[in-house]
Amino acid sequence: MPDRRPNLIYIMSDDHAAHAISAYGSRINRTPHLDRIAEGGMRLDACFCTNSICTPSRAAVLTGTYNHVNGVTTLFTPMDNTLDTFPKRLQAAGYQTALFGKWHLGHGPEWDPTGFDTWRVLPGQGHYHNPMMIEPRRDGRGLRFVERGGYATDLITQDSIRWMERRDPERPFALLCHHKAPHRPWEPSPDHFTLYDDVDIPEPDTMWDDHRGRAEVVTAMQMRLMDLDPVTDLKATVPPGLSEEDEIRWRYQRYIKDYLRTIASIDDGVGRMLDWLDANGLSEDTIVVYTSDQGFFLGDHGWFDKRMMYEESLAMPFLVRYPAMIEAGTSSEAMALNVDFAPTFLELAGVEVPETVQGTSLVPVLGGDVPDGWQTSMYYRYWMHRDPNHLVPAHYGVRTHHHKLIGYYNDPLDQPGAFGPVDPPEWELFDLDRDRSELHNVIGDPAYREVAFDLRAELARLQAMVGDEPHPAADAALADLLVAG
Ligand SMILES: [Ca+2]
Repeated sequence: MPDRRPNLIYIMSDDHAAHAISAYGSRINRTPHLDRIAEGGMRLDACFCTNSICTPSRAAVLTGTYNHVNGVTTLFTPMDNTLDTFPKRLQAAGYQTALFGKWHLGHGPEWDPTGFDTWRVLPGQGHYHNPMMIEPRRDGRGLRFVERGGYATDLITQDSIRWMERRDPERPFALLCHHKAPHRPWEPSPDHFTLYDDVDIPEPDTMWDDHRGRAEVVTAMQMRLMDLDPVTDLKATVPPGLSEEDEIRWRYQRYIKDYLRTIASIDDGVGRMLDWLDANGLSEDTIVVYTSDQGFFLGDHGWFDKRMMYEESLAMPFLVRYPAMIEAGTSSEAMALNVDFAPTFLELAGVEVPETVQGTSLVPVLGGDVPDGWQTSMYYRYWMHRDPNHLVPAHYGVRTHHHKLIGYYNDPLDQPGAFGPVDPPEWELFDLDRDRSELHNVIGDPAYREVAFDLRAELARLQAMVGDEPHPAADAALADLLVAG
């Protein structure tokens, strides 16, 4: 009897914001092949990461646990490769497993990928052009470096398809295809060098946000378009004689065009993989997911990069197609988190979810049903206080479908990659129903006092539930604010 459990193709890119996918209504690009996944399946509209940065989000996806539990809090905390992960569980249950592309969870015997029959990854961030890759030696003794000729996105796609071609067709497979793109420094493939040459990309509505009323530590961050490096990021010399406003406009165009060009290669690659599934009669029995490790600011609020709990950075795209179960062309507003992916994939494969998993299986949501008591709030925490390149403050918070409370506790807490000084805690509150762009911090507005009280309690409830702790000084500062209000 052939094993009819579903195959899984999990495609995760790096820093691809949902608002640069046409299935999510992008105003700045078209992604016809990513849209094919949405057209044949479901789009999640409230999918969030629990820590908006590469290494921690990847650990949350693989383990189904929060970063204070899996220990991967910053870019400098590699993931212990003896932790329980969904690929390991699938492999143990008889799945063929493979990983190609970006790993970024550490290298060395304690951190290299585990749970995969085959893997070939970029070291660290890796390079876009002619990248070096690492894979296990065939004799099992250590690793070998492979010099690759070509473009990273195309090579990762090619490796993925070649592995599927060579798999055992009698057993199901789980393939993790982790694109490096569209991560900084946004180097396109020659195929797309001239894409967008003749057009101006629309600017986001909040590009000229002056950050008035926001936490002081937020106004001091180095993620403005003026903070982009002309040489490595913009690959050009700033034209002389521009006013600051014109220079910002020029910088936006240089930045966003390269970002979108690298996405065009991902879209092509996903198209090739979907074509391959069609040609091999596997589309019906294969779960195809497209997501990104977190969102990104695309000039929104005048910024690039991620890390923040604001919507553009917090939201993850999540498109999933599985014709045997998911109705085509649907979407869901149910809240979904990166820690929910692992239990979802395990349940879809009929594999027991380990007790250590903190996330919730999304299977009912994918089936078109939102069960009573489904999560309506989420907990977020970014630990890497004042990393020297971006100066983003350490913060945590809670988001519901209507509001968001963010506490900048502003303390490195001895986390690797986090730096002082400790700044006084600050708080922000946003009314997402009225102010989806998060331009108006209403923490000091007496009309929101009750909302703030409720959110403080909800934050404490979530922290207790996931086993994290409030920052005493930040919590005291919030209590003072609410009494004063
Ligand atoms: Ca990332």
